[in-house]
Amino acid sequence: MEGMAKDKVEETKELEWALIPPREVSQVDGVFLEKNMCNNWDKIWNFQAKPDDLLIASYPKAGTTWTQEIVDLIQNNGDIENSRRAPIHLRHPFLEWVRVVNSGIDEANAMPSPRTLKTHLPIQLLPPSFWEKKCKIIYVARNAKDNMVSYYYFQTMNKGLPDPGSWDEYFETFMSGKVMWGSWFDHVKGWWKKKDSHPILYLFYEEMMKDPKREIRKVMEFLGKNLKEEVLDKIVNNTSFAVMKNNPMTNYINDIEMNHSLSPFMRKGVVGDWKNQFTEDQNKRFNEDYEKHMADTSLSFFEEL
Ligand code: PPS
Repeated sequence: MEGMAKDKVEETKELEWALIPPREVSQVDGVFLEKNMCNNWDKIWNFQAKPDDLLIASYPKAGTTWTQEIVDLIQNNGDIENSRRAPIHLRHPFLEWVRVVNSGIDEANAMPSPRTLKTHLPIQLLPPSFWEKKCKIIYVARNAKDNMVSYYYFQTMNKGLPDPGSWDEYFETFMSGKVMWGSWFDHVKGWWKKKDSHPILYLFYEEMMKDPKREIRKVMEFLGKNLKEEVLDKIVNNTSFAVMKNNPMTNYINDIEMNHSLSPFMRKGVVGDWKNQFTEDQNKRFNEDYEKHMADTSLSFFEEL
């Protein structure tokens, strides 16, 4: 596309996006996943993790990419150039991702150690070798309301996911857990419980917003690194929403399945955006359901800062 005018490039991208057929959905143990993933389930489930693998796990739209970039910069001692060596999805294979030509498992198997991998799988679907090899895991969680809003907009722009329908329809779908990677409630609670018996650093998007340096330091310590204050400051700056939004290696701008003109991948990056989306009724219903779902856990979230 070299030499093509910018608006022509955009037009071509739009056309290509329109031609991608929507991905089919199926289930593994009652959890909705792409049919591609379900058809490859044996290969995913039997993935062989190595003891020095690091896994970044999350419910979709909880702050995965942000955490990935922080981890990568810490591993590279704050070397910005090095972290811009490749788009984030190539630096960290997405375990359960499957396409015709390649898959997250193939990418992971081809990668030299030490590897950093990404997953959105709920706890019960994580390949058992991660537990057997006692791999370090960083889990990031985000309050359900903002997570839902972010997921809704992501489903409007990403052909890899089902069309979310209207906001009102999506609200019901999300509450019933009939979304890809399953129920938010089961996901965050399952991983929270597991951290008592496995090396899991459980992060919160809201805490990362409130005090990014403190949270980045936690990650650094979990990874067994010791970086100088000025390096930490550099990492804070380079993982801000504004910098990552303009960084082609973190903003998925060249991902063919994502139509950023419908909603950008780096959309708003705030806490409390749900207030612009939820109706009063939805908020009331949500709060009632939330109480019931979260009655059996010590896990709690901030919905605003
Ligand atoms: S994915 O597709 O599941 O990997 O998406 P994920 O990266 O988990 O989540 C995307 C949301 O995270 C926001 N984001 C950030 N917020 C604050 N600071 C930084 N640096 C940052 N990077 C990504 C991104 O904007 C999405 O949230 P919304 O609310 O949609 O803006």
